[in-house]
Amino acid sequence: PTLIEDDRTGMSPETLKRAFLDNLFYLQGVNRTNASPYNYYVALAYTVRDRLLRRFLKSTDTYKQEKVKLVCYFSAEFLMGRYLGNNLANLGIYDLIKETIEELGLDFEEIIEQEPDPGLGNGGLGRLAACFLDSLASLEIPAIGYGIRYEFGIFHQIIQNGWQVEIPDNWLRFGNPWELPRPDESVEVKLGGRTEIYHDDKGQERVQWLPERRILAIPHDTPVPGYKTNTVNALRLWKAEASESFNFEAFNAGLYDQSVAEKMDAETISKVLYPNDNTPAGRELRLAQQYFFVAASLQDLIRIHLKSHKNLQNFHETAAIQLNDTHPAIAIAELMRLLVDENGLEWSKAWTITQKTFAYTNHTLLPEALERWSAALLGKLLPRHLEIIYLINHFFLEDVRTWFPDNEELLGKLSIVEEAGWGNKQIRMANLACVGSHSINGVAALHTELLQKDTLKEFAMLWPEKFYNKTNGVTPRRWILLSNPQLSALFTEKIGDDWLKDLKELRKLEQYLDDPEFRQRWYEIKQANKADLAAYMLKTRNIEVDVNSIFDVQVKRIHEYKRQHLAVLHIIALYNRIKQNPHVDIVPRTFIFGGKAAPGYFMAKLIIKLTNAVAEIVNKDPDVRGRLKVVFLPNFNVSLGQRIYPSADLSEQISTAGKEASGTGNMKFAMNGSLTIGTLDGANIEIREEAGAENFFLFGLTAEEVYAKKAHGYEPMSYYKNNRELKGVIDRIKSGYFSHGDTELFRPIVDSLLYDDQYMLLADYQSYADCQEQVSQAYRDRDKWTRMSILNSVRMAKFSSDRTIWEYCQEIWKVNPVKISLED
Ligand code: 26Q
Repeated sequence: PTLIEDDRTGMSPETLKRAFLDNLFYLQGVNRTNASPYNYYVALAYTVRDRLLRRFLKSTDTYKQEKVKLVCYFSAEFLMGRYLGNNLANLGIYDLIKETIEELGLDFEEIIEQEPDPGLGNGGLGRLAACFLDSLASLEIPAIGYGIRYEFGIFHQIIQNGWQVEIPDNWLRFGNPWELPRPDESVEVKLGGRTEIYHDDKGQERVQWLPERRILAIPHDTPVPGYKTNTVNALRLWKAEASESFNFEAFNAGLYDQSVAEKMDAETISKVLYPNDNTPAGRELRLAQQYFFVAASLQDLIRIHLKSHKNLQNFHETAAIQLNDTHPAIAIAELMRLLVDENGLEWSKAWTITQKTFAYTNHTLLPEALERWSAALLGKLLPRHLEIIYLINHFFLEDVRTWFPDNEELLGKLSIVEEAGWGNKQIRMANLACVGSHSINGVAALHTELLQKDTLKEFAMLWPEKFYNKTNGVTPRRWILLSNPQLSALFTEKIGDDWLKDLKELRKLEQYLDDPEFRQRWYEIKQANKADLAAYMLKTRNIEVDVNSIFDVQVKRIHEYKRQHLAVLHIIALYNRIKQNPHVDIVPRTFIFGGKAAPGYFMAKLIIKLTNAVAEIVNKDPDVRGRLKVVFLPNFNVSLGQRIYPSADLSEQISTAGKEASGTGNMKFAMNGSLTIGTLDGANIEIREEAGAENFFLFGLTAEEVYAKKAHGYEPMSYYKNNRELKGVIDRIKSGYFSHGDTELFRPIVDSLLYDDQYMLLADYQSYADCQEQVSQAYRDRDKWTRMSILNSVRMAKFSSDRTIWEYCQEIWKVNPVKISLED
């Protein structure tokens, strides 16, 4: 009998083509004669989605039936990147589909590029959440990501006259084939109003919340497939809409305009992502967003729990909730409210369940980035939660007082409530997160150590057993397999494809270190990737670059602590050397920058302008003879990252020691064979340990030296006065040379360096410049460089997010893999 394949699941080229053309015709009303590349993308996306759904539903069903413990990753940001390529790779059908599409005479690359990059995050923290979801599914861990379905993601950045300009990112304009709206699972979220004491049927005194308004939260699920497993987890993002009832009341009262206004008001909650990274904005709407997704997600989890349990006494056995920084920390007060006010549990019982449910990850050491909300604002939006926070704090401090009597100073530091004077109370969200969780973790060894010694030292003293280190990682599927197909093919040719599930396998490639043929291929792959990026730079920026120059790359959010301007100072120093002696022997370099500045962060925007101003002068100066090129690539995002990391020779990881919690871009570069120039900060330390100190370009003060210098009164001016080259660099900026004679434009940068220099660029300058000279000398020896490149790449197993997630599973969440069977 001939086997007839189902168009929605069949995998033969004939069936795939038929399904694809059907999706073109019946879902979009176009055909081969008039379809746009975007139409082809949508047709292919639906073809792939169909092939995910059986596994998706099977996974959900299995979790329900087996009453498994679910890992719930609560995050205000998920920076997922494009789905199409990733889903093809994880389903193991990338090559099959690519060939099938090409047999139809279509351009597969072009189709992939049609997908808008879902930018529902700012940077490291959001991208980490996405890598974690990939690893959870790949390790067959029952998990769900909960967040906000922002209608506008991170802004699109363009550069005009050297300045950043922000354009709204209307990513849902043409629909989203990957999401499944689930309106039947909508829940209501309350906001505002007041609280009231009442007596229940047993005469017990209780509190109820009389909210001012109710918003509907509508879940939209995106399937998250594991790599070559049957597990497909969900990313559940909530959209805010006006709740029917409220809308209707106004409508019936004849207030049509008011009811429409209320609807718009409700929808603003999930309208736009706040584009701040490591700089909090204490805005009411931001708090409303945080509460909105957390309240909806907890209701969802309670509903799931009550389907298979009679009450909430063992809620913590159903859900392990990870708080991605303090952005979702209001969940601690909300779960207490749900348990105590709405389900009648006793406070102490509810508190035990709450602490057993939550775990908190801290992502920052910058004191100004720790979230605080004014009690007045919090109480206005969430009156009952403010009372609950006061109660949590009261019982907590009472408990501490029995252990440490008469230590008011300690109590003041531990308190969730900060008395800022004049009755101006602030709620410290990190303190709430620490008190309400059974686990507190940092994201790299140094970061965790500094949390314990400094940022959270009082909590570390009180509860040393609550602290864990979980060094970050990134998924090798997106960051090697998808981004660098040529390198991946070489790996697989030599050692098979087990490395994709166990990155330690790559170590086996060390045996080829002395094989000249292998090294040649390694070098050729890097050159081919560089040529691709060069073509992109020519096309998008009209800048011609030399693929034999060092591709020296710094891509990340623009922030003073990350010190993009330190790299710019070094570029100007090289330029000055050429101007002094145009025949100086210089190893050619292409400096590539990319990253977004928070729209309200003036200095970060000025650093972008300075970079572009230096690029303009350097790139066109005939004395330079093309030996230096500076390129700022606009709109750095996940998709652009996929092009850039594989093409870099040198990875710039140059934050002031003690400021970058971990970094994850550093890992993506190293896996793709870039060498790192870096400080002893964040995960750089561990990358250097793994790669070997001899394969890492180290410079700069240590975190301890930074503190010591600050304590002894740091004077940046003395570095300026005593270092001729550095003085020449700063004077060049001051003179207006890069600003058409305008000596005011960059004054804020110059003055901040000379008179304050919070991030110690001047103290680290010479060490950085010397280290860059070593980089240049190393690059002259192609063989030596290639060996170092190979060793960096094959020794990065520790930085697979599979390792990170496995540690979270074993030590914090206490969960195990669950196999999904496709048999009925
Ligand atoms: C807070 C309040 C209001 C508005 C915005 C914010 C906000 C938003 C985003 C505060 C912080 C962030 C993002 C922080 C972040 O991305 N941190 C990075 O986390 C990475 C993953 O752990 C680390 O690798 C980076 O070192 C760290 O900077």
